[in-house]
Amino acid sequence: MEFRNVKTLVIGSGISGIGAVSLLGRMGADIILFDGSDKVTAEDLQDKLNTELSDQCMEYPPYCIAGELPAEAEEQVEAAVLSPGVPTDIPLVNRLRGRGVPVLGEIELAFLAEKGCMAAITGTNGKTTTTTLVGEIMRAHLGGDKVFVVGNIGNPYTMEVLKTASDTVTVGEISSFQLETVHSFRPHVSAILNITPDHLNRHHTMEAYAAAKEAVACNQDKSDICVLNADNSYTAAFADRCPARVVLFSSQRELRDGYYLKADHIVKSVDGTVQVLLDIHRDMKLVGICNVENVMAAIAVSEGMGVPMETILRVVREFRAVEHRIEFVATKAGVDYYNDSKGTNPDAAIQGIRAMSKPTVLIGGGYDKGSEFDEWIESFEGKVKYLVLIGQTREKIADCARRHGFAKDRIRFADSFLECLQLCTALAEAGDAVLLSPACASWGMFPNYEVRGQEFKEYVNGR
Ligand code: UMA
Repeated sequence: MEFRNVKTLVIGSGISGIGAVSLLGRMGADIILFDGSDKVTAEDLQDKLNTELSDQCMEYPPYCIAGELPAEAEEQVEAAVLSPGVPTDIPLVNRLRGRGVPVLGEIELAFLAEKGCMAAITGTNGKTTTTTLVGEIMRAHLGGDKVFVVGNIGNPYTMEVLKTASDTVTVGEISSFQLETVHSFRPHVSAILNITPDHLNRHHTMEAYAAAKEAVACNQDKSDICVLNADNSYTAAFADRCPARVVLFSSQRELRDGYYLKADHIVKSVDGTVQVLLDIHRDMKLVGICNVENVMAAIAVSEGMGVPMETILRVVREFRAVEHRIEFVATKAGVDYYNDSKGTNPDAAIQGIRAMSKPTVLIGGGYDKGSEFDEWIESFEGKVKYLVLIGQTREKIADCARRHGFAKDRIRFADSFLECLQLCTALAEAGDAVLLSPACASWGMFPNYEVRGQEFKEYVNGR
């Protein structure tokens, strides 16, 4: 698609929108940057562009509009680029589509300029860990300057794509939001790690959510590879109709072809012939079955990208958890401390508690997003010794825990994070674990989950 002299509307002025403006500017487009928020002004958007893209000289200076897009401006639009957070069914987008205006997402826009080879990883959980690990493996194989890790991980693809060349590799963490607006996007290797309920306020149904995820493979053919989880009902069903060559992984059953967990080992099976790759306790610094799955997927993706197994396994052995995701912090007085501050919803926190193998003092609670905590509490399976609760949701979680038979005297409340941490230290005995995996956002007590995780680590390391 040609953008030179094309009046292009970029919707959203977050990091994706700024990235899209930058790339479109280099493509010679005539850009309108629009943000629908009533909390920003056109001047704010202009200031942002001046700061973020100060080194870029554009043929047409972008025109900024905030709040409402006037009808005269809308009428001039010939193409539109959506940020991931912009729903694809808002009236403005529907009107543009109705008039035949091409609507594409920031990922699709970047992919139009891709010159190298791409691996794209999606899924409800595990995307960031798997993408980071694949990025590390590709760097070990090709050298750091030949690999770009982009997408939902927080690095807009549009900001990196012009650095790609025929010998580079781009590893993308791609969300369902981003996949709703792809058309020609075609990674050489794709992966769908799992599909469980999430973002239903945006996608409305599980079917629509799964369809968005499956779009990662929609332009692939049998010369490409799609890595799928054999244990997840949605991804397993997709294996039968996926247009790419499917490579399966499983933590629950043996596969004739694919990667699976056999007792404590990750093995690769080709036509029933098994090769042992890793001992999950001895050779992995990551913990938990979810991470065994992430590692299997990363091995499959990297092999599909042509990396020798020896290099892959060397990197896996050294790879540590992504910060704030079931991250081992330290052992103090015989107690293992884990930071899973990224466990900001019950589903993610279930993975956190599942990863624990010792009696656990669990820190829960925070901002109320309206989540239900029943499944999370049920996943404790006798492993949680004490539940130490903080924040707005503490009473709601305590009620839920009592309803599920969790002993009343094992629930404690703390008014501050420091009090909570001191309480955990007092309650934990040698041989126990303390896990921060709150199943809630941090807002109200912290600006974000990173600060919450950082404070946890500072406290633990300072003991
Ligand atoms: N906006 C509008 N109109 C709308 C909706 C939003 O103008 O109808 C504006 C907002 O006012 C705001 C801007 O759009 O100014 C925000 O755009 P955005 O929400 O797309 O945010 P970005 O900063 O561009 O970040 C996006 C991803 N955000 C979302 O998907 C919500 C980031 O993923 C991603 O890292 C980044 O692009 C780079 O690719 C975040 C995320 O929460 C981490 N992702 C979800 C997840 O992981 O669960 C999918």
